[in-house]
Amino acid sequence: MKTETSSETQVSIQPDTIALKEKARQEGLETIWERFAAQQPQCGFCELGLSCRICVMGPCRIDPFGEGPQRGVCGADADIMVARNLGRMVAAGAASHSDHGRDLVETLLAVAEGHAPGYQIADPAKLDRIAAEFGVAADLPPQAKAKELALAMMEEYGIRKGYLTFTKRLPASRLAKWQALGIAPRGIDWEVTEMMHRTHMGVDNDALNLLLQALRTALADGWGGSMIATELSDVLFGTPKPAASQANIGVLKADQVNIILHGHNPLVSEMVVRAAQDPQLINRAKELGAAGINLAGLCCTGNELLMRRGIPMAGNHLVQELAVITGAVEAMVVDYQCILPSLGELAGCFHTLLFSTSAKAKFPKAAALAFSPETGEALGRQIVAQAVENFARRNPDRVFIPAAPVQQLTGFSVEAILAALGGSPEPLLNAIKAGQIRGAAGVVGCNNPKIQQDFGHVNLTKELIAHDILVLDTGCAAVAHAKSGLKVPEAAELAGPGLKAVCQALKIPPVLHMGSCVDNTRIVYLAAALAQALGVDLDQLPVAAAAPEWYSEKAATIACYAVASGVYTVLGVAPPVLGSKTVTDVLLNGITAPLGACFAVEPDPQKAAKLIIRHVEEKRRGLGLDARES
Ligand code: BF8
Repeated sequence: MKTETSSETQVSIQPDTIALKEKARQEGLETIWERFAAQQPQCGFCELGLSCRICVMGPCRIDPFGEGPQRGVCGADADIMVARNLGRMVAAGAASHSDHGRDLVETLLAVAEGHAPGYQIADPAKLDRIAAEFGVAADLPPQAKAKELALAMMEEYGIRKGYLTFTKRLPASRLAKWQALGIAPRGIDWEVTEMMHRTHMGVDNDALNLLLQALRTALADGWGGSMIATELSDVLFGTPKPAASQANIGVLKADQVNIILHGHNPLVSEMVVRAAQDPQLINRAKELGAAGINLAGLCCTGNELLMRRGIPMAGNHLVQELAVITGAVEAMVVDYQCILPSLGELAGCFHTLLFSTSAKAKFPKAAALAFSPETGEALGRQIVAQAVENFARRNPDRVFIPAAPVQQLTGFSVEAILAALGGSPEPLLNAIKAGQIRGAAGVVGCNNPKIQQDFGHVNLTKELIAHDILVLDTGCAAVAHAKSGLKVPEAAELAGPGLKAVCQALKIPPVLHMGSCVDNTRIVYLAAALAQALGVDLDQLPVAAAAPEWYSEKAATIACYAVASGVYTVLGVAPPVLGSKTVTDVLLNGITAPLGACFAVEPDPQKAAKLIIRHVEEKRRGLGLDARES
């Protein structure tokens, strides 16, 4: 295998990553950073969005310096090419989250019809609330209600009259803005399909029109597919409540059978959690010399389990290969999204078993097990049983777990936040009005090997909380913050005096974990609830969002639905749009008047913090609240 590594400290700010990266180097194992280095220099045309391989008259590219070709073979200019590419990116992100949501809808239906052994309605009160939103009769028994809700949600994916049901959670003024622009989301699959249709050669060749459909597609995710995924996961597995847990690679246990749960959908991993509590399997682990069975999460499946079960988090996106390299993992279970195709080969260098669990997502050298609601429970047991037997194959001499875990507090669903506030958003609004909390920012998104791991998240967040801005986090950003010790109540010491006092009174951290990436819908839902309580639209709130280290199409979609929902969003990595001045101008400025929000791009976390602080203070001024000079 190829190994070419520069300074290990440049890859991450986290000691566990640095130590394991060094182990990889010593053992000659390739990781994402070597592959990233091998790709340099990356294509400048693609980086600017100025390459097109949509049809086979191409591939085409446009010269950004104006000397070479200015049109593709079909005649598309830079604006069309960039807008088409961005539209497809957003469609892929929306499709990913929404297909994840569909798997939960299908499971809910199977539970209702009685053929999903092991699954249940874990939160009947939430089922009641969501069913009421969808117009399901209140007096139905739970099974029948679940069935009606599942069928109603299936319709959200298709062609329906009116707009997606969850858009009713918004202030009327927001929906009116979308209607005026023609971007109020209709069916989820409808918007994704229309985006793909309009980006086929010879269909929509107006950059602005393409961008509007990209926003509508993103909204179909944020107020459709992703929101369904969040809400049904709560119905099926429980709505998160605050709980203590731990983070970093130190959550693996040298004396236990370690099973890592990686991906995004909790459907299989919840069954693994259940099987890991089976006394028979625990006894078998002990017979083989292990002290027990230890579960740990990675990426967003990890976030789902952390939020609901307090299962500790081994790491974020860039840790997935390093987790295998600890030599302490008996099994890694993956579902879909953000799973490196390299894992199978790497697992083969150790005793680690790699299980894929979705027929939609197979991986090289992984044992392919296909989940269905009918088989999920049995699958969970099979995985744990094989992992336990695999403990006998572990080579203790290769085990290296180079960190002690860091404590964290998790589980801040909207319901949990409101409960902590005594049942209403009033206390939070009062703290904002009084200026103790200046505003709130969602710091979310991925790791990207283009950026020193967690540097963007942690430095931005530290700066924001120091300026009394409450941070809400999800996804890999949440893991970054946890590893850096920002998610314990004691981290309030790093906050400004106002936020510190609020956190100390409520015994909460200044950075609240709201879940996985589909759970960014919890953040926009909370923002909608605050806006409703204040009688304003979302863009008037002193709130913002940031994705300092994003890499994925899903993150692009989230950013688009955040902005279209009225939330100013700062990206740490430029999206591939800079080849079109028109598209860049629309995203940075042009959408501000009709939507009240826009994008900014700022890789430096200190400068990104300044942008957000200035935005928050401006919005405070707009609401007639005290505002600091910034
Ligand atoms: O959905 S933050 S790297 S794991 S895409 Fe992926 Fe990005 Fe992590 Fe979760 Ni979200």
